[in-house]
Amino acid sequence: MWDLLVVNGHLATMTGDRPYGAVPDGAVGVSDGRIVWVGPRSDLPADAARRSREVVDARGGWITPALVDCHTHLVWGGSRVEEFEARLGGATYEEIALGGGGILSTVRATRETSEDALRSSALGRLDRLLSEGVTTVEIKSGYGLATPTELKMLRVARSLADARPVTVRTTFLGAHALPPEFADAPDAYVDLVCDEMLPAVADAGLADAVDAFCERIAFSPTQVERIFARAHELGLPVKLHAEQLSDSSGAALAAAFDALSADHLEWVSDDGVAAMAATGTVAVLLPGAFYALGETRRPPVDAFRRHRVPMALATDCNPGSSPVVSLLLMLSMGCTLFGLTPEEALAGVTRHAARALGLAGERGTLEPSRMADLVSWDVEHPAELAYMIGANPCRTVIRAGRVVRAS
Ligand code: DI6
Ligand code: FE
Repeated sequence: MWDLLVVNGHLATMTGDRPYGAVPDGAVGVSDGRIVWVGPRSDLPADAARRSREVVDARGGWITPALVDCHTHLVWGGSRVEEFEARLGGATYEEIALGGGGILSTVRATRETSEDALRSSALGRLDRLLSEGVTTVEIKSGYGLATPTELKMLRVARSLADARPVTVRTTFLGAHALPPEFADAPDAYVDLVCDEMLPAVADAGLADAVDAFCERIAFSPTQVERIFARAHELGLPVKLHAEQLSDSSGAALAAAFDALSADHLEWVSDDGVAAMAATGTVAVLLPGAFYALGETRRPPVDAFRRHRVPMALATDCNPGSSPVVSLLLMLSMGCTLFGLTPEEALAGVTRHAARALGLAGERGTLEPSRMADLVSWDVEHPAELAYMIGANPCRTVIRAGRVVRAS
């Protein structure tokens, strides 16, 4: 009847009206890599277990959709540990960036690093994420800042999915920082992004979306607008690093281009939030960067709630502002630092994270017809996923209907 049946666990379906979409003592049936049946175990067809090829016993724990990390810069060369020390000594992230360090120091290292070496360091970080029940990861370029090196990063990112049981969504972030060759000609660099890089990336089919860093130390709204217009011409959806360090009206700009998400948003205005609400743009909150940079201004969670803007949480895994390889830790920080509820935090790494990648209706909930990506956890309540710090209660990971991790 079914390829796989999961029983003996409580379901957090993350859909419907009940908290967590909970189904106590539930069951999930899987066929051809998709969920085909979800409900209370007592409603299962009588011979379901006998007629399923494989039965997974969740041992009384909770079963959730597999986690989605919807914002990472997972592929990079070199290290920025000396900047960490400089920041501890009082230097700010912006000062370091303006002095030619920051993102540009990773650009120098990434340009010089071979694809094999980039792949192997990224795999190490990816394995940390996967060990906590992640099965979908977004990975951005943006440390090449020239056509060949941006393509190199995207190829490496895509190749990770050949090496591990993970779905990789790639995002082209050519407008991450101004490369040194264009230090005196920012608009000429934007020309290059629009006229050469974007068409090359689209041609190679290497990106699922286009992102930019809209900030006073990066690109202006006018420059971002040109890049977004070109992305749309090429049929690519957009997202934006917006309002991380200052209010540049990036969220409203993102919404005007029907962006999948606007990310960071510590400084977003009420108008920006309203604009996002009108287009259904997801707010991707990144507490790792907030924490690591010692920021004090929190994203306006209450305004997002009021306007019904879906909130996602992600690691922002990168060597500078967020050297984070644990998405579960982001649940904890999302609650403790930003004031999310544990249920909002879990929705932020499942349902809403999927939506931030254009995968709503495909992943992020336990419902018939969704991809069978799910995790069983050794917890007595789903809020424990946000409550415990540094514990990894991940038991079984099922991806596309197959058990890829079991403990
Ligand atoms: N904002 C971030 O948090 C990352 N990129 C961005 O635009 C930081 C990237 C880095 O510092 O290397
Ligand atoms: Fe980022």
